[in-house]
Amino acid sequence: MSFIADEISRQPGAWRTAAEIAAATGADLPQPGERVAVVGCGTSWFMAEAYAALREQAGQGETDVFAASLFPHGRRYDRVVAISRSGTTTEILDLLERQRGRTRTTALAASASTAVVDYADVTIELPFADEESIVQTLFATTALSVLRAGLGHDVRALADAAEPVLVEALPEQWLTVEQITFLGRDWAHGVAREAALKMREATQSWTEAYPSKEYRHGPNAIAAPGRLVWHFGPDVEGLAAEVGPTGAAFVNHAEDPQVDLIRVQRFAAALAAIRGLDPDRPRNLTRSVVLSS
Ligand code: F1P
Repeated sequence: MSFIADEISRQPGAWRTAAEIAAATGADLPQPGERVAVVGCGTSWFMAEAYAALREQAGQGETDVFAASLFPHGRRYDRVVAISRSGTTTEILDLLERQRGRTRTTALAASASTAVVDYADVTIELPFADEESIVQTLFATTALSVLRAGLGHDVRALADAAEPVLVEALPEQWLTVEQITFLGRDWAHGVAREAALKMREATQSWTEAYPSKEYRHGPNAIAAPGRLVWHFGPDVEGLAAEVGPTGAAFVNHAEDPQVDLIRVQRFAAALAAIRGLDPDRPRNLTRSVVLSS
């Protein structure tokens, strides 16, 4: 069994633990009314995007999201939340260093002994969600679960909903797919971007991701037989009827987008195996991007 397959399957248990951690560390999470920026790189950036949209939608305060390398240091925030599995990503450490003494900072990281602990005011450590695979699955959704639990979401119910998704059969037609476009509204756009990255990292696939309503503004030009359009969350835009005649398959599940993401993770692991790729050690990727200057 690959590491990624094991890590994908451990998500429900880790999400339940995440709910306990959120309850125990409540004050270290963003408080209602705070002006917050959430940052990350790669997968962690997309989890940051999902959380930022959910927090603002919940009326808990303005919540911006930035790739760590694009953080606008001239702006004032009450708190910066940095997500980083490794806790060693250069852009994250540089950002926290520059914010030291100016802004309260909370990091979420997988290891208790990692550099970010010395850079953030508080680090919420999630060692039970650390991973061997370079491609993130378990840590990403567990960090998001901690943050969602902090917003009052029922993360245990999400874990229950995830269990059957871990064992359902993947449709055969997915395994010969040529291209996939992932779509989502609001916070599900962050999940769509993560899904697209997952397929690129693990399977070297051509994938794209857009907000649902952007789909008609050009991305629909590539819809064709043998391709997929995957919509996270309810298809309130009625896109299924528009995709149908193009010959592309439209995929849409009823579950919460975080739960539906597990299907994409399993799809990525299965497609990697078919293509003779190692999803634990993908071409060109490293566990953490550590820059020398
Ligand atoms: C973030 C990240 C991963 C990516 C690659 C390099 O790392 O960009 O999302 O898949 O492995 O690192 P981190 O800051 O969350 O450790």
